[in-house]
Amino acid sequence: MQTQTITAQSVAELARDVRAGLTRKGQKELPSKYLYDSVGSALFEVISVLPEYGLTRADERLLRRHSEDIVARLTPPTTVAELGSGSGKKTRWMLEALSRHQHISYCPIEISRAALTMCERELADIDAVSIVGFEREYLDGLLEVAARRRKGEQLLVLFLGSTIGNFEHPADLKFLRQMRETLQAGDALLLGTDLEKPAPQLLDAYDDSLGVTAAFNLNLLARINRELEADFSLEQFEHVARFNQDTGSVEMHIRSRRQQNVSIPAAEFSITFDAGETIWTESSHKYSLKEISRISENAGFRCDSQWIDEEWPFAENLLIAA
Ligand code: AVI
Repeated sequence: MQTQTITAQSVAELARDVRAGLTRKGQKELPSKYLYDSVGSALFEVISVLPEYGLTRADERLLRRHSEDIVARLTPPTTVAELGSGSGKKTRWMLEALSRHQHISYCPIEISRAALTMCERELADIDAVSIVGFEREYLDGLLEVAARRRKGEQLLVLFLGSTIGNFEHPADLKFLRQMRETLQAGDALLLGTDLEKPAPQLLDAYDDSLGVTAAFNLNLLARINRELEADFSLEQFEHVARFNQDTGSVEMHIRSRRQQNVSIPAAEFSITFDAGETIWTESSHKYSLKEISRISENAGFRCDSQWIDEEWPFAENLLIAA
């Protein structure tokens, strides 16, 4: 096993995005990618084992049960790129199944260095796998991996855990299209998608009784305090989870408990919050099977196969670039 990490992501970029999101007219917002610093990544690991949050277990169950079937539908030799590898635990099933047939180059692409380190550590013991980590935005990383692959190799992109659902509609379709543009016909995308389920079950999953998801959300303000010297007073804000019927998505917001002013010196601005005003921090879309086929085809993929978890409705979709 070899590991190597290629890095980027700057405080200047965070400052620019925080300023743009908090000073925009109407609904204040912050990009959900900033939830994942080292504290946020660790909290997300805890979320993934909470009883209320079945998504990660469903994803893992499907990969554990079906990785051999998935691998049987690929055309070796294969290079594997993973967008947002997280801890790498779920990926193990796919890499072990692939490495029974061939030596594998595995390229995790992560904006969180902490997650990249966790994933490299988790997968270091698989023999026939070379790991080259990319600390990059997804599409930038994917472009680099695609440019490095050898002639005749199929690229398998793993986009697991329903992270696609965190792109605000219709940005998920746009993202799939951009991904398709970096791939060649015959390349594969294994896409994990959380499926529709009753609103009360979803609200419990995104507002758990231990308050871990609340801490995960509020850590975004703590991160801005740490990295941009801001003075958010965390006890003056609260976590809110809502189900938006129109979009079929769970939204996370941070609500100001009172009217207050916050200054963010490293981003050179200060901002007033009204009592009850929210910052929208994440959307998590829940798909129907029809919708998955539709957006895949619209993005230039053919839906080859789907594996579905019955316990926590979730689909693993094998898409082939048309
Ligand atoms: C990473 N992503 C798929 C998670 C989700 O369910 O949308 C992030 C998350 N947010 C709150 N809990 C989990």
